[in-house]
Amino acid sequence: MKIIYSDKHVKHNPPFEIYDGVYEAYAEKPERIMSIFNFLKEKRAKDIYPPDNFPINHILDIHHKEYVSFLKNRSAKLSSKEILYPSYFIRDTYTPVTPKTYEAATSSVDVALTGAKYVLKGEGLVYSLCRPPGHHAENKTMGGYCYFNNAAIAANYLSKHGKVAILDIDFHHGNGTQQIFYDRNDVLYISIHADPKFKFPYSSGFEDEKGRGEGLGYNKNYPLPLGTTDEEYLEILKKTLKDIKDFSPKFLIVSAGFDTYEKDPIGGFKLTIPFYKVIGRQINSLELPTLVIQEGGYAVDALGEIAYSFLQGLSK
Ligand code: SP5
Ligand code: ZN
Repeated sequence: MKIIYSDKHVKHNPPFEIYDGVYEAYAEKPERIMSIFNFLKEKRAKDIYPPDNFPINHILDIHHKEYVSFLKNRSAKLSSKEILYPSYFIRDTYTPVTPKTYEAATSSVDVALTGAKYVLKGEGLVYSLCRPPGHHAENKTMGGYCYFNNAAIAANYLSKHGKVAILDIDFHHGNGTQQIFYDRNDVLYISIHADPKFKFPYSSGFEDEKGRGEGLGYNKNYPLPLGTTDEEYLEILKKTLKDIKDFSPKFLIVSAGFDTYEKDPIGGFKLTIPFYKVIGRQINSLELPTLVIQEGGYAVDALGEIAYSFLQGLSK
């Protein structure tokens, strides 16, 4: 198993997000990934690798040209302390542009693509420590702390070599990944998340969103109530594994958010730390080459332990 990490993410560090008109400390902060990295460095230092630099065309295969240029040029024009909350290409007020946002977002994509590269080379399990996260980023829209859709870009890259299933276990629905693959039948998107009636992204993640055209039947949403426990979650997880088996993909990508943890400050499920090992073990039972992409998770102090628990299940 390999872990991919770059420290370029630290430069993307917006001071606040805006929630219902109120300015709050930015939850998607560098300390999140530092917590995971520091924990894994103690346990698995020899497995940690830096990313390669991939050409921009991998991003352009998924994101609109104008959107990519906007992010690049607008990031570059900002003075050192400036923060931009744009009026277009944006879904919400959680996704500001700062001077180093473009650099961090492209580096996060490199971390994902490097993971995919190792999977292609025959590595059974790779964990890409992506930050900023990606699953809320659509073809030409950023949102929910996400700028480029790391998992989608990696999935598209792997899809040139065989069918890909994406299992999204972040607390929030991955509206971006869903939108990007909605018309495709070579990439299956399955998500377990909080009922969007009550939680972000509110506008998508419902059961009746099943794909379109050739993609019909290749998008599956499992919205769950707030307060979902380990046992309840496990039951649904098993259903998604059945969906994945029926699809018989060549590769699996896990969009792994740890905001399902019981003490997550913005989540609302009740999953416990040892249960992430159970999730890992269940996913491992698929016996597929697996790329884990880091998405959300905001209980900074627990993230290292959660990630390690998950990896222990995945690697046995
Ligand atoms: C990748 C990911 O997990 N993105 C999540 C984006 C969700 N943003 C909504 C956060 C709202 C938190 N503020 C509510 C606190 C009320 N005091
Ligand atoms: Zn999330």
